[in-house]
Amino acid sequence: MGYRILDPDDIPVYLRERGHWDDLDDIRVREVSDGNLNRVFLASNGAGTRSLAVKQALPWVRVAGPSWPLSPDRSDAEARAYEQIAKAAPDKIPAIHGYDAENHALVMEDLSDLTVLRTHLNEGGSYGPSTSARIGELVAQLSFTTSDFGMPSAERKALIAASVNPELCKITEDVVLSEPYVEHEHNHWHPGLDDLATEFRAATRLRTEVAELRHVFMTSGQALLHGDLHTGSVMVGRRDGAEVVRVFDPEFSFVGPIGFDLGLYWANVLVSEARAHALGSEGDHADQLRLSWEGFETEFRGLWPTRVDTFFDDAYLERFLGRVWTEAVGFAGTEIIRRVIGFAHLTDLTTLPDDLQVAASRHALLLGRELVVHRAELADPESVRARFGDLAPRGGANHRRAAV
Ligand code: SR1
Ligand code: MG
Repeated sequence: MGYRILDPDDIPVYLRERGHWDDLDDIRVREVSDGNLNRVFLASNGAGTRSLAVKQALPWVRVAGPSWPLSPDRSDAEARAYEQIAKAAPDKIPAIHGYDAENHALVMEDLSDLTVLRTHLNEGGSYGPSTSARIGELVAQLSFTTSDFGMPSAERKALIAASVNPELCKITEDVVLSEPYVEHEHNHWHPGLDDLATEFRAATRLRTEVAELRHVFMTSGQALLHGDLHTGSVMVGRRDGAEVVRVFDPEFSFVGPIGFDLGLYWANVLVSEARAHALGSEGDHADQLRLSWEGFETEFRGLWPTRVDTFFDDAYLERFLGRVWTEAVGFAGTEIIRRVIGFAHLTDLTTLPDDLQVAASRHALLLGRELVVHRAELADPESVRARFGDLAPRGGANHRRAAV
C-alpha cells in the first residue's frame, strides 16, 4: 500500500513533521477510534490548552480488519467534502488544519469537548433546541450550493467528476440498499426478529421499492452529499454558553440525491425515538424529523432567489422539494431496516435489555417498511409521526414489561 500507518506513538513526530506541533516534550496522544472504517487520535498538551485530532484511513474496514480491504483514497473524498462544506456551512464542521494525501490523514480540530449525538441520546440526553434545524440547514446549504441551482453548469460538471467515490458508494449500494433483502453473510439480527427478517426478504413489493431507491442513489446527481449523515456523524454540546452542532466524517461524500442525507438523519432520529419509546422516555424525540425538514426547507427556499439558472422557476422548486421529501422518506426506511437486520447495527437498540431491544427493533423495522413502501402517501412530517404512533408497541414496551 506504501504509506505510513500511524500508531499513537508516531503521532507526536508526525505532527511536528507536518508543521502542526513544535514541543515534542509536551504532547500526549490517545486513540479514540470509534467509527467502522478509520483510526482517530487526539493529541493535547499537558496544560490542556492545545489539542488536535488526526484521522487516518486504513487500507481496510477498521472493524473488519484486512479481510475487508478498502482503498484509503476515501480520505480524498472526505477532504474534498470538507472543502465544499467549509464554503457552504463553515460553522457546522470542525476546522480542518491540513490534509496529507500521501498518508491519507486529516489533521483537524479536536471536538472532544462535544459529545456524539447518538451517545448523548442513548444516555437519555435531549436534543438541543437547534440541533435538528442545524442539520437540515447544513443539508440545504451544501446541497443548494453544489446543485445546478447554486453552481454554474461547467463548474458543477467538474465537481461531479472530482467527487466520484465508487468504493464507498458501492458499500452503501450493498449494505444499505440491497443486502438486507437477500441472504448475505453481512446480515444478522436478534433471534426475536427471525420472522420479520424472513418476511422482508420474501416481500416482492418492498424489494422493488428498494430497487427504485437504489437506482435513484446510483443515478441522481442532484448535489454533493455528506453521504453518511447518521447521529454518529454529529457532535453536540455548548461553547461559551451557546449550543454547538458539528457534522463530521463526510468520507462517503459524492454527488447524489439530496434526500439521502436527510433520510439517513431521519432514520437515526426515529430509531433513537423507538429506543426512547421502549424505555418510556420520549422527551423531545417526536419533533426532530419535522425540525430538520423545516430547517432544510426554510434554508433552501431562502437560497432559491440566488439561483444561477432562472429557467428553474418557482413552480419547479415546489416539485423539486416534493421529490426530495418523498425520496428522503424512502431512504430513511432503507437506513432503518439495514441498521436492524443488515450490517452495522445501532447501539440505540443493541444496548437495550433483551426484551426492549426486540420490541423497539420490531417497531423500527415495521416503520422502516412503511416509509419505503408508502413513501408517496406520507406527504409531511405529521404523516410519518402518525405511522410511528400506529406501529408503536401498545402502551409502550416498558409498560408491558412492568405489568408482567
Ligand atoms: C463497512 S462500513 C459500514 C457502515 O459504516 C459507515 O459508517 C457507513 O454507515 C457504512 O454503511
Ligand atoms: Mg463514519
